[in-house]
Amino acid sequence: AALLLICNRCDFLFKIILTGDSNVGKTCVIHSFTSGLFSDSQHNTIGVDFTVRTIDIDGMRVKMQVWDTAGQERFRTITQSYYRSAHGAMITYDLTRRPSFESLPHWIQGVEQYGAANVVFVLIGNKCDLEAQRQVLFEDACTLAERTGALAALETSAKQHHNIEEAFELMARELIVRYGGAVHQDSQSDSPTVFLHSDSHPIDEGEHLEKRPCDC
Ligand SMILES: Nc1nc2c(ncn2[C@@H]2O[C@H](COP(=O)(O)OP(=O)(O)O)[C@@H](O)[C@H]2O)c(=O)[nH]1
Ligand SMILES: [Mg+2]
Repeated sequence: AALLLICNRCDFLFKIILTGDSNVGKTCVIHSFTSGLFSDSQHNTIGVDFTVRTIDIDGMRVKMQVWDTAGQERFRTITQSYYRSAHGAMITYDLTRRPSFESLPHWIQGVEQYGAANVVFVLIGNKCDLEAQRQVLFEDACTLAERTGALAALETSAKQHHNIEEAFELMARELIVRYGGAVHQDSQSDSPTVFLHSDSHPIDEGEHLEKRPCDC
């Protein structure tokens, strides 16, 4: 059964995790989303579990609890507990570093192995401000997204705050559809840097949810 946190001050509360090789910009992506800021010098976030931002989706208050690794990905030793009860995963690579893209199957496997059965995941190609250094075509990310059942492939820049809001909003909308019933699908997906998996659809109505209160 999926875990659904219940909060009486928000309509939804979702746990989102970021994974991917080190230095792809996970911490910066989270920081860009939660504070709108980019800093070249905030690297390791030892001791920080998660940050929270509440966004408005069609008048609903959606609390996004975004979890960052504490650098364990350097040794590929992300613990099982990091994945536990995550609703969504943003699996991130650096589009200027091909090997970080080639690591994606490893990180997808982690989500599939340790996450809940129905975790929604998106592929994030970060650092799209560095176009001249690109080593990964967006088409390749789309192909991988399609093959692996990712909700979407997106290219972001934490530095320029490009597509960051969109990435989290896309995730939030899909989770609302899955956990909360009828919310119309995002129609902004014709943006060239957002590829929405064509057969993404709400999970079965009969899904059993374990409900827990939110601690906010
Ligand atoms: N040009 C550029 N650099 C970025 C971007 N995001 C992160 N970086 C840089 O990439 C490095 C790694 O970022 P960090 O968030 O610590 O990566 P993490 O190990 O995946 O958490 C840092 O030097 C950041 O300043 C981006 O969108 N564009
Ligand atoms: Mg980090």
